[in-house]
Amino acid sequence: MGETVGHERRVFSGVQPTGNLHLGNYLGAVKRFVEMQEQDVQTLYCVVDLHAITMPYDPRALRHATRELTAAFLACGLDPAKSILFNQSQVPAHAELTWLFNCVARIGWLNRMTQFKDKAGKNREAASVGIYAYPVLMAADILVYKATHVPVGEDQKQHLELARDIASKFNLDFGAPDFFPLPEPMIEGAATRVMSLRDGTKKMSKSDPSDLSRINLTDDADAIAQKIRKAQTDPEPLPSEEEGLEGRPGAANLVAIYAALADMPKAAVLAEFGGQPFSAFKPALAELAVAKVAPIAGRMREHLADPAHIDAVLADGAERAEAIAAPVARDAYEIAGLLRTRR
Ligand code: AQP
Repeated sequence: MGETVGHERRVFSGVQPTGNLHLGNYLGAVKRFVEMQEQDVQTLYCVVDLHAITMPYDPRALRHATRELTAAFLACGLDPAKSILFNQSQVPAHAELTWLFNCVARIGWLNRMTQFKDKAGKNREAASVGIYAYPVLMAADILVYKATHVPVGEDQKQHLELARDIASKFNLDFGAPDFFPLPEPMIEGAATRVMSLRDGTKKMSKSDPSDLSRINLTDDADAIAQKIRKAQTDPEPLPSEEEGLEGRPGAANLVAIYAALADMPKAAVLAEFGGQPFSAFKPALAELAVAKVAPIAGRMREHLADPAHIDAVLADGAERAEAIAAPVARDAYEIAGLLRTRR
């Protein structure tokens, strides 16, 4: 992990409580959160419920989804004794800094965000202001902790670049060089972009109408095995070298998933399975995926059976997060010239 000049190393990342947490979220994000937690660096992981309300949603379902995602964090191995785990809406400094950043970010920057274009679809006029300003809130999430490193999937690269632009413009405009660090995206590992099992050219996604397109972290062993059996591939055997995966998105996706689950390089997977047909590779992948993913669902159920414990984890995490975030937001308001007279 590189150093960000003048700033203590600190890791922050978030996941939306929008249900259907899938293998892409796990391999691209949560599994790596757990790895970072074991290193000598402070880690904060956030259930970003303020992001979840930028698209149409059911308020009654949101509270459950927030607890469910926290249960998934715990089930995947995040430990409240090692990481600060909390939900965003309980730490008001995120929203406070967002307003300042709304006045720093430029409309032209937001107009270039591809996720907004994808999510708003053709009827852009009817999209919420929140979904348009989503990346500004994300910048505030990160910078309110002066986080230096952000483990995310590939789809968040553009938003991280925007966070860096906002941090540098704030520092420059207000003559506060180095107040905010320029956060570095950590987009690493074999599966930074897990693709749909039904279409290897599309990202595995929570909102895909086909449940067969994704492995949910709540899937049981049968469902996982069935989805891998039905995964889209091609008639050729697996190649022995990575170049042989070019133009074969379905095959490339399954190899990347295997490599990430087994913590081995893709080249090693191909050295083992090159020349074999999918009828041999898919059962091996299914066995590995069941071994790694199916126990998560069981542990999630155990955590969800004790919502009071989940709430206590989030309450404690929010207090610890607030202790870092509130002074940063206060300093940023002062730097921006806003009069603070209350103690
Ligand atoms: N397919 C993916 N491969 C690798 N990483 C992924 N992430 C999401 N999809 C993949 C990473 O998961 C983290 C949390 O993402 P989020 O909560 O913001 O969810 P999302 O990106 O909205 O998830 P989806 O599935 O993409 O939802 P929809 O369908 O609503 O668009 C992030 O680090 C993200 O990069």
